[in-house]
Amino acid sequence: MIDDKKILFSGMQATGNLTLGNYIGALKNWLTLQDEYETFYSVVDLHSITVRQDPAELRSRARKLLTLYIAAGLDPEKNCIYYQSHVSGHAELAWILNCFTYMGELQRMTQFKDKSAKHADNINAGLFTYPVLMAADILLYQTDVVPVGKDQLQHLEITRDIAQRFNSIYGDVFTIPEPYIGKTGAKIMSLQDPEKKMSKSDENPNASIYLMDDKDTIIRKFKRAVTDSEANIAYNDTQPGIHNLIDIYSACTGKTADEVVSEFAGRGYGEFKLAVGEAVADLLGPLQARFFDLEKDKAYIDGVIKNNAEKADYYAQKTLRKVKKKVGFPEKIR
Ligand code: ATP
Ligand code: LTN
Repeated sequence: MIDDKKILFSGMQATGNLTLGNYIGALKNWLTLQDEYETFYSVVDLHSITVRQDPAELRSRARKLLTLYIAAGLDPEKNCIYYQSHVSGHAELAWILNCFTYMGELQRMTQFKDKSAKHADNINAGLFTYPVLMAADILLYQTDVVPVGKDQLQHLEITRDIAQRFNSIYGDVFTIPEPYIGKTGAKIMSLQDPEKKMSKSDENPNASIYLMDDKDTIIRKFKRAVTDSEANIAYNDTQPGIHNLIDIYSACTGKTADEVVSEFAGRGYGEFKLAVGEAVADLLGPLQARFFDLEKDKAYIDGVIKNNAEKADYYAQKTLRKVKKKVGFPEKIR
């Protein structure tokens, strides 16, 4: 608890351009939680180098992502928005937790299996211990809740296991975190293959709506979205393309799936796709405008980066001091 509020931690990697899936599945939920919780939203750049990165590009994407957090509506006075690499406690705690994590546990992680298949030429130890760093991110702040997409639940489970293992040896050191999955739009699917999730690393640009796409591009991508030949706007699993468009439309407008179905009853797919495209463009337009304004205000963004790194470091050190003492490291002489 910080000031009687429960603690929330989440983070995103600055790899690739954020998609509508990232916005609906993650960022949008974050906005609704910022008043209720004491929040830490990190740009997890330490995680990014598990896959080879171009240095200049990583730096620029990380800054863009941090700016986007603010443009999306996270108030940096209320939310601790910072770079993971600016708080050394993440890497320190990750090392310690590595010594409380079993190879067998890490071998079971599906993300590791997927990513090592994808990057067969660079299966590095960091990719393997990625979940331990993620556990450190979360446990460092005595986090109560972690908003994540379904794909990250396995990592949250291992975080809880590591924390419980540590606590059972040393007493109550870590808070055991709970996942938080948003009610709507938990999984937005690819516009080109509605059986696959929309993902920023998809090679086909028409499969994803990027948060920085302009209105014409958005409308064109929805026009081309893969649907079916039923010619009936219904919300069921046999029409995954239409199902996905309904999910997107409801996430943008706040209407329920049933309301969307009755609104478009008897109307054609073309008309529906256009309405979805317009709803998405209306949602993203103001966000993009804020982003471009913020990006120009270098001093403001620099201030956010500095102040919030200090704040995060303060809480990180609190936990680290406790952990170091418990495991038996000698106290620093000041
Ligand atoms: P990559 O393609 O690089 O794996 P990604 O687009 O899947 O990236 P992540 O960086 O893994 O995105 O995820 C950031 C956050 O966005 C996570 O909380 C994740 O669950 C959420 N998220 C990603 N894609 C979707 C999606 N299609 N629908 C809903 N949530 C999503
Ligand atoms: N693994 C996550 C990103 C991430 C994260 C975290 C999310 C790193 N550390 C801590 C929540 C809490 C991903 O790839 N989406």
